[in-house]
Amino acid sequence: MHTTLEEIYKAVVAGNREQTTAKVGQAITENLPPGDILQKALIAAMTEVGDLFEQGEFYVPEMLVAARAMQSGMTILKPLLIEADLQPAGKVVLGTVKGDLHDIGKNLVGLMLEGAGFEIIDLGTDVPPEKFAAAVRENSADILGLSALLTTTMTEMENTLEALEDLGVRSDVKVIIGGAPITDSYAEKIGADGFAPDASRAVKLAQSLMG
Ligand code: B1M
Repeated sequence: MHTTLEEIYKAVVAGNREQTTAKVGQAITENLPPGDILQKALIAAMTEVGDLFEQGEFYVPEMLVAARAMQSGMTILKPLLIEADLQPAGKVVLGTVKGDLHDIGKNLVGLMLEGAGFEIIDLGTDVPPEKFAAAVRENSADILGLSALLTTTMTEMENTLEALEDLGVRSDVKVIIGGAPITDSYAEKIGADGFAPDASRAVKLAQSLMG
């Protein structure tokens, strides 16, 4: 791998924001293709971070600082990616369900998906079913990601699936769900397309659903 790309990769895994920003800037002045900076350095590093998390070598704080370092690199790279007309891996509408204000896990899922090249439309917390459905339609989303941390709010996931049906967009979008009280069998029961127990596996699930 080109030395500067390798340096970006290492800076992201280490969660070093300043170094990531500086090295992405350097890669741009060295005329490295924006697609390579994205795929071979930033996304590859976040894939490594996800693997380290799954192996129990990284915990949530390490994953968060790495994701933030990656985002700082993305800020500089974004205008060049738009110029190069690189297509995102997919479009994801994301949010925490109605009545639920927990957003740390949801934000982490969003950062990791962004790290994997997805475009994220984050609706925030306490999002009513109809708002999710409208955003899916407006943005022609490929994936809808729902997060819930409370046993009292997880039922809003089922209501959101109903809202998608009501708006006639259920078959246009894959629905993935997660959060502490959520299980595979709950996802199956309500007819979601998949469940992920953590941010790293949410990325793998989204990638597999995009085919
Ligand atoms: Co609340 N809270 N909280 N809380 N809170 C829990 C969830 C609770 C388990 C604590 C407890 O009692 N042990 C409990 C829920 C009990 C239950 O329903 N079974 C609880 C409660 C009761 C409450 C209140 C009702 C307390 C009260 O006011 N009486 C209240 C509710 C407010 C509301 O939402 N309406 C409340 C409030 C809060 C704070 C505001 C203080 C704060 C939230 C701050 C914020 O998010 N900005 C808070 C916090 C911090 C927690 C705990 C301590 C930590 C949650 C967290 O951020 N975890 C939590 C206890 C716990 O979980 N240990 C608790 C770290 C985060 C990285 O993990 O969110 O699980 P997590 O996300 C993971 C995975 O779940 C998964 O990937 C993430 C990253 O790996 N994932 C997805 C999440 N979303 C996904 C979506 C996907 C895929 C994977 O696809 C789209």
